Amino acid sequence: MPLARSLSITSLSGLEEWDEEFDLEDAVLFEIAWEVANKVGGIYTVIQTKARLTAEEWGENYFLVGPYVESNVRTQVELIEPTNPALKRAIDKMNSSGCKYAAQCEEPPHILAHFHEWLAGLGLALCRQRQLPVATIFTTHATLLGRYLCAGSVDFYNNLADFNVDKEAGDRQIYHRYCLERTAARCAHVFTTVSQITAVEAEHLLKRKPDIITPNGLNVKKFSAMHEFQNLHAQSKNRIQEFIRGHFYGHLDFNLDKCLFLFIAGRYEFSNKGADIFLEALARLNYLLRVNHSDVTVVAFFIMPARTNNFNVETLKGQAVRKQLWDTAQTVKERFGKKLYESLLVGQLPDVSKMLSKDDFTMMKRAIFATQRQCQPPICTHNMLEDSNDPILTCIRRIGLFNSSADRVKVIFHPEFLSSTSPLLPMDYEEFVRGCHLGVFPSYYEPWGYTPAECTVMGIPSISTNLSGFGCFMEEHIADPSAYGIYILDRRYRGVDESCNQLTSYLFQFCQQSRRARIIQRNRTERLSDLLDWRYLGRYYISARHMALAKAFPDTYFYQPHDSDTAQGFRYPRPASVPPSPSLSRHSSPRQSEAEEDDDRYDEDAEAEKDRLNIRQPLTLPSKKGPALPYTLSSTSLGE
Ligand code: G6P
Ligand code: 1S3
Repeated sequence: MPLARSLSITSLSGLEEWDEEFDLEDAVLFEIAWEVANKVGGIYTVIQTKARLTAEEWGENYFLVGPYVESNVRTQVELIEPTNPALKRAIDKMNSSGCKYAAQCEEPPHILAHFHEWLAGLGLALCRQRQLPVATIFTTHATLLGRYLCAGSVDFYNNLADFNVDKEAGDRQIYHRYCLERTAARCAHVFTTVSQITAVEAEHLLKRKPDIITPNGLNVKKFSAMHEFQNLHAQSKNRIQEFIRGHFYGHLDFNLDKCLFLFIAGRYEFSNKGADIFLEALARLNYLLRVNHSDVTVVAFFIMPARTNNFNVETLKGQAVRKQLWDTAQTVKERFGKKLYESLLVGQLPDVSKMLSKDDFTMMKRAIFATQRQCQPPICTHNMLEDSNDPILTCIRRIGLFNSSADRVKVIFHPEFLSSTSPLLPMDYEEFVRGCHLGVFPSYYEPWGYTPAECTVMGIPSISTNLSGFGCFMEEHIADPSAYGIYILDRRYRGVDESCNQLTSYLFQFCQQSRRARIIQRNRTERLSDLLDWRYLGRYYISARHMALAKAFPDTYFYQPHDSDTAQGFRYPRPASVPPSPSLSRHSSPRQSEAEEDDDRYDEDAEAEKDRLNIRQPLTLPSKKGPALPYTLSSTSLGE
């Protein structure tokens, strides 16, 4: 007999505790999505990172259902026999006669099926149409029509209430998919989405207000040593610097120690993900850095997969040239060391003029000769299949950021996701993010936005927008987000040009920070991690599941709606320690020399402790059972 399960979500850095008892005896949870063990985009991350917490609550009665992709099964799935007899029978039956419904066992468990996105929505609609005894949840991570409308030239957010949705879907030839999405949203016992902004969108475009908002979390890695993540930043940055040495060979006329690495990454939706205004802002930043004679160089990476046919020769050559220089230096160093050693062995100081032989000089000259280059360092690392009409390359041609010596802003477009086995930049995404200084995600359409969230838990500052779920969530929960390295661009109430100016000003301010200010800011950013941990955010998924069970099986389950009076929730206060902005910190402390400003040896622990204490105090809410559900919008109809 399975035991009743309960889940206790404990306090994280002062965030309120949550303790819920819900009898899940004899219930089984299926979570169905196209991205189960099949990485396409952010939904894969949701499911993969959430699995651990869900398995803690549901144990062996938790099943993920996704497409069977042989290569993924081989690398990501461990094949096992189900222990639950009812499920075993169902699976055997399905295996022998195709995917037909087979739960004709004597004591069927209560089934809860959670469908993600329109692709899985058909299963939900069929469950309801065939009146199967299944509690259903539908989570949408975006709306199809919203994504399409935003990618066009529509003023989306000001016209949300006025779209003729059927016509718009038809005009864009997505009518069937849109119908599936709308049906799933309508039929589900519980409908959820990932942010408040997408909830409003769903209400207008799918005609149902979500019951609960289920923000996306992450598994936060905790290090025993507090500054371990700072060390990781330094290590990963060194590896990016190595890549830069190769990429810019022959043009390394800038100081790598004063070089800042910015990046944008994600699905290649040029304007929805804000690559358009990022490029425009980089052009303006380039101008500002040049006229202000700044010694800072910015390298902006665009990591967005596009159609290519492999790395280009010039880019590969860059890394080969760098490697050759390194090998040459090692060979000469070894020979030099040997001679030095032999001289010391016989008790003599070496004759420095004889330490390098003619061969050594020839080898070094050859290596230097190989670094001569007639062309500029490439913008794109790959051969693009649609080079002439690629939106990023077309924009770069227009704004003229060609990696010339005079440019203080350099651009590298890597149209493929990163991999630790790449011959060019052998780093996985996490390592790369850790080595960068700032993630820039100025999206126009972004229901949640995992990229800035991932930056945050790694202690890397980021720019997002008030049109992204993440940006709005952070704005709601942090009194002074930019002090924590969370810059939120206003794309809601400003025109494109104004937003672009604001972005330029954020970037320019960031470039003016000293190393010390950057270190302080990274510490603060990392301190927000708990807010994005599934151990905290998982509660909304749990509530959605309990609500669905209670709606579908009212005789067995009872769901007590949680007190939504606490809708304002908590707010991280402004950090107690010195603000990171250079202008402000200079006013509050005696003027330091540049060398002192760049010195990272200061009492970080004391500063961190001061902020931590400041965060703890006001966050603890009056004790209560049950989650503060700032995200419960309404108890809408069951959708039957
Ligand atoms: C980390 C390391 C420091 C290093 C610094 C570089 O904090 O612990 O040793 O100096 O990163 O910071 P930056 O922002 O210049 O990459
Ligand atoms: C969607 O993926 P996208 O990049 O197409 O789902 C993600 C996971 O919920 C979300 O973070 C993102 O904003 C959506 O847009």
